[in-house]
Amino acid sequence: MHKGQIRHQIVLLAVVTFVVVSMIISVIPAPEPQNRDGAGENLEGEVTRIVDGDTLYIDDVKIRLALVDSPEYGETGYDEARDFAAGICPEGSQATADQDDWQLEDQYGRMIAVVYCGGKNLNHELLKSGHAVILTEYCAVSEFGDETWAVEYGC
Ligand SMILES: [Ca+2]
Ligand SMILES: [Ca+2]
Repeated sequence: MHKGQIRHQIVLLAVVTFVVVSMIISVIPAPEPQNRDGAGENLEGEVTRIVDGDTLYIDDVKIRLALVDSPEYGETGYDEARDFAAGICPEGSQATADQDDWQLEDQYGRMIAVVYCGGKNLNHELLKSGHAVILTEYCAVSEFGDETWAVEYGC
C-alpha cells in the first residue's frame, strides 16, 4: 500500500473514532445534583390533596415531607400548618417531589420527599414560617441532610 494511502486511512480512522466517542459521551446523562445516588424519582404532577402541614398527595401519591414535622390532627397549630402548606401548594396546582434517595419511604409506605411548588421548597417554607420543626434524628439518613435549608435549621 502506498504511504499516502496509509496516512489517509489513519486520518480517516481517527476521525471515525472521534465521532463515535463524541456520540457516546453525548448520550451519557449529566449528573443529577438532586439525585446523588439515583435511587429516588422526581415526581411531577398535580397537588391532589393536602392532608396536613407535612403530608400531601401529588397525582394521588401520598408524600411525607423529608426532615420536617408539623402538628397532627387535633394538635395545636394543625389548621395553620395545613393552611400554610395549601397556600404554597394549592390543591390543583403543579408540584414536583424530589424523592429522598436515602430513605425512599417511611414505615407507612409514604414517599419521603422535598416538594417544590412555584419555585418554593415547601419543606423549607414550613420551617421558616414556624409551622414545622426539623427532625434532626433523620439528618444523617436523608439525602437532604446537608442541604443549606436543612443545615440552617439544625441538621
Ligand atoms: Ca432525590
Ligand atoms: Ca406531623
